[in-house]
Amino acid sequence: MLNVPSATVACLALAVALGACGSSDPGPSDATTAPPPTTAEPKGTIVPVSEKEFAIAGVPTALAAGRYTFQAANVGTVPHNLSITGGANVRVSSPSVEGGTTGSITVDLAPGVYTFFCSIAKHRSRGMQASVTVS
Ligand SMILES: [Cu+2]
Repeated sequence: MLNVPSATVACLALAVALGACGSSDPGPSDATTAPPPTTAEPKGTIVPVSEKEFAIAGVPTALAAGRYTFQAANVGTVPHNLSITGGANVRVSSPSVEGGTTGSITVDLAPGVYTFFCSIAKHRSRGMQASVTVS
C-alpha cells in the first residue's frame, strides 16, 4: 500500500488539472477573460445595408471584386434576411434578422451580376431586391 498523505494526492490531482500546485501567488485572475470569437472567418469590407417592409437600401449598384461583409440592419418590424445569388455559383443567406437588430454575412464576390434580396415569404417579389454588378 502506498503511504502518501491524502493532501499530497489531492495536490497532485490539482496540479494535473490546473498546471500548478500549492501556489499562493495572487496573480491576476483570468475568470473574466472573454471567450474566443465565435466566427473565425475573416471579415471583408464592411457594407451597411438596411432592410424594412419591403425594401432594401444601401446596396451599391457596383462593387469591385473582393470579400465583403454586408451588415443588414432590419429597421422594419418583421424578420428579414439578406440573401445573395449570382456570379458563377454564389448562393448564400444571412440568418433571419429580427426587427430592430442587425445580422451580417461575409461573401467573396467575383466579377458578375448578383441579386441581393430577402428570401423570407414573398418579400423579394414585394420589392426587397437589388441588383449589383461586380467587376
Ligand atoms: Cu424580408
